[in-house]
Amino acid sequence: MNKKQLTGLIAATYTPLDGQGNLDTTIIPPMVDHLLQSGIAGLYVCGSTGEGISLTSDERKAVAQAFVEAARGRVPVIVQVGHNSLAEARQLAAHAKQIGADVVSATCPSYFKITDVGTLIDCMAQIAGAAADLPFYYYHIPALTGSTIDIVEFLQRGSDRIPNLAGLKYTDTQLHEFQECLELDDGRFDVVWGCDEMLLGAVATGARAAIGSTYNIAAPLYSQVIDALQQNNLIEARRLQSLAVTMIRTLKQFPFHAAMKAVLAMNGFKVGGCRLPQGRLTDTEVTELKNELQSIGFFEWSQAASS
Ligand code: MN9
Repeated sequence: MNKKQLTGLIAATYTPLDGQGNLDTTIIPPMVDHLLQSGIAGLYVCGSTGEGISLTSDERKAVAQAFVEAARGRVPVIVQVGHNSLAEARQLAAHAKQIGADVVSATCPSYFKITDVGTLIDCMAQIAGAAADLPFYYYHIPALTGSTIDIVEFLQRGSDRIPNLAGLKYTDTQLHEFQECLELDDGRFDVVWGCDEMLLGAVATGARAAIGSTYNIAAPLYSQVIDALQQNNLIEARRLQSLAVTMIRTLKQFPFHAAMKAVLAMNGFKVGGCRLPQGRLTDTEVTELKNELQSIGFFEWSQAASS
């Protein structure tokens, strides 16, 4: 198994849909080139952002393949394969391996809630075992899965049953718990931060990599947050992170991922709306969003933050 750690800003990619809501993989290659030019160091495919859960398994395979091909080995591609059916999740994991993905990640089944660590380990062992020679990252996102297990205990006990357990996509906001996960057993696990609004706090706490949706539209800004912190310029790092917080607040006045897709379209990448239940913004809402983003200076500082 490749033990290399993930580093830098990893885009949780959007899944392009056409006007009828069908998959349209044709714009994935230019989108990936653009992301890489903006400083993105990895791609996380078919997660919450990519609406993996709203796609059929065939669509998920097609999306994963399109991103692996578009990346051409330049950055790691992580494929999210979580499903309420573990059998489907296993097939998606095996497919990810077969097409040359670098990493497999999965959320837990969530219709029936998981309330104990042992059951979570049982579920993840099945999925990870279907791509046993790829690193596996459990996608911890309790706000969406509703599974409130002790994630530190999961890591402590998980490796025995999941030999390829490399770490977590940690999408929660408990920095102290994130720190415990990072420091467990002398830093044996790769724990990747998943809340863009708190990137500064996470990097200060030790994050080496972060996966998020807003890195699709503002990677240069976030790179400057990290640079400022590394140069011990905390005031500047805070100022830049605060712009990201404002941006996300603006986007969250609308259905968030539909609004993000509208911003991608403003930037020239027509990724369509979201599948139901998320839906799409009306034309009026798109205009409103664009005006608000303009008024906060988003189109300037998202690409190159001003001083
Ligand atoms: O996976 C994303 N989480 C969800 C990461 O989509 C639920 C984040 O990147 C958030 O979209 C971001 C904005 O709240 O932090």
